[in-house]
Amino acid sequence: MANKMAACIFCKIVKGEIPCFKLFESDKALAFLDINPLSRGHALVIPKIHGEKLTDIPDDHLSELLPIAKKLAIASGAKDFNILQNNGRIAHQEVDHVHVHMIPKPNEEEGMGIRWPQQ
Ligand code: IU
Repeated sequence: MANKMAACIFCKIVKGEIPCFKLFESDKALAFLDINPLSRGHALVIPKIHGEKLTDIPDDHLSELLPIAKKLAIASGAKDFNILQNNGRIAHQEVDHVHVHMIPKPNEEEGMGIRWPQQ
């Protein structure tokens, strides 16, 4: 576990060793803009403790993630959005540190209405 944490990109982001565009932080969670966004405002919400899959993270850390994703969705101004969470390679997980995606969907009439600067 210690080796995996040392090599984990998202653990390095939590420790401030790799920069991110931070959107929200609490004792147990961090939210930042995805470096390769699927849409403007695509954000990730992660537990600060390391765990590869949802099943590796205690409930009291997991329970913060969805309310934060909800705050980000509201703050993005997007009317429509996806919340996604992938576990394992077959399920398209690329980064082995639990993360929840908040992906705003473009509004054809009004544009995205994103209220924070882009990376
Ligand atoms: P996935 O659910 O594991 O497939 O998503 C990983 C996401 O992490 C993906 O959208 C990447 O663009 C994103 N990401 C990032 O934001 N910063 C990074 O340094 C790395 C990946 I590596």
